[in-house]
Amino acid sequence: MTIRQILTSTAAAAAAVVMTATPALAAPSAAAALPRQVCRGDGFGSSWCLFIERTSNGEFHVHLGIDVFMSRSDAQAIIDVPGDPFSARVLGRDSWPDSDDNLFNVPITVLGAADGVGLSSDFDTIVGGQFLDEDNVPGNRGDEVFGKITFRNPLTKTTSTFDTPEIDENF
Ligand SMILES: [Ca+2]
Ligand SMILES: [Ca+2]
Repeated sequence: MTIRQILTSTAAAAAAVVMTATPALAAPSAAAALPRQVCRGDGFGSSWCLFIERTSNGEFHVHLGIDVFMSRSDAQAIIDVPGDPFSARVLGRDSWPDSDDNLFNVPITVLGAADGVGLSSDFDTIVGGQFLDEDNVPGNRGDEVFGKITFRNPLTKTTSTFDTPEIDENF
């Protein structure tokens, strides 16, 4: 087995400390709707997901995961190039104005290669609800958040982005 896992729990913990300001205030209905996972695939073996759950102290664990289908040897070759091939962030979907809100980055926690799967990565952080509260005006308090994973392939010098479906909540 040559699966390499890069654990950056200290980075995630540091981010959690920085991003925690006040306890999240959420409606009971919001609590009942989590945890929730939404996934998308390309139909050719690649898939990516966004998962959000409430933590015991009222914050939110935000997880993203992706499998990019390729041979195990190609995946290992990408892992062997210095630097992370993936980055991930969470955005708030907005129809007006046009641009989506960039809410926060989600640090990479796992990177691995496997037969029949390809190149896989996980991303994790813990944030207070205010970081997910992208809409909070009368008549529009519901939040539409999604994940965007960017894959920079150092072998082909190409960049791909993968948007997850939305999780709709009132954070
Ligand atoms: Ca929105
Ligand atoms: Ca809101």
